Amino acid sequence: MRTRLRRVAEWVSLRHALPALICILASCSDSSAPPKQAVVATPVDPATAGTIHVDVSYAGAVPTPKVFDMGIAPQCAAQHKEPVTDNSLLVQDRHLANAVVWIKGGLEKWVFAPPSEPVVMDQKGCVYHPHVAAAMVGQPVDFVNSDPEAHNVHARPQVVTPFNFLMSRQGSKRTFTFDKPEIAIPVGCDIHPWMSAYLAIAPNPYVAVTPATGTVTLANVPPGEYVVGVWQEKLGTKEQRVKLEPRGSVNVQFGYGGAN
Ligand SMILES: [Cu+2]
Repeated sequence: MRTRLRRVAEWVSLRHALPALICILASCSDSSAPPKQAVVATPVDPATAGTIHVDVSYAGAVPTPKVFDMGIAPQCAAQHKEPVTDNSLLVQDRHLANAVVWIKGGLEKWVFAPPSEPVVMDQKGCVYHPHVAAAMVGQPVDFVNSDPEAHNVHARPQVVTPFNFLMSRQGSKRTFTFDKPEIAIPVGCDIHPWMSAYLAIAPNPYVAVTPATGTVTLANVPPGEYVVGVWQEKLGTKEQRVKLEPRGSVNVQFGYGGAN
């Protein structure tokens, strides 16, 4: 009897320790972790800061997107009036959406406080919203389940250790922060195999995901010489060097599929 009670106590103890253990393994932390010391940021002088405008285009043939069969999840299928299609290559009039743009090099000596506003990745209608999300190292990332269906968040990164957790309750939320950059972490759900998303963790706040226009603006950038990167899940990474003068503005064009 005493042995059995001890086993139960050990299980309860392990069950409470598991979330923290998963986070340690994943180079991330959840919202229950003790607050870290405040970051002393290198100030950006707004009088000299400039902007980097980035345009991302695609000139290749775009295959007809695959239609997903959501028959195993009728409660999710009922949330969609139109068929749900593969959005891994979204192009409109050559403008490429869902590409991550960030300052990849040149800011290594700078220290930036991460934004306190969380980046939200929702699971709704058995689809991730957004398909590609971007945050800074240290910025909260909220995984939310808005569905009456259970989902698991199964990440397969290459820098941080893979992590995987279940979200069975509708309305549940789990907050993570990441202490290393990685562009970009694939995320999927093993219950609904069509569910796919990417989470980009940038080393600085100058990161954005292209909307349908394919253009983003990185604002309040200190003058300097930088490597600007772009990443897209099907097309890979490209980069360009830019020089930003004080109060300057530079335009960067990235082209995939023969564009530019
Ligand atoms: Cu799912």
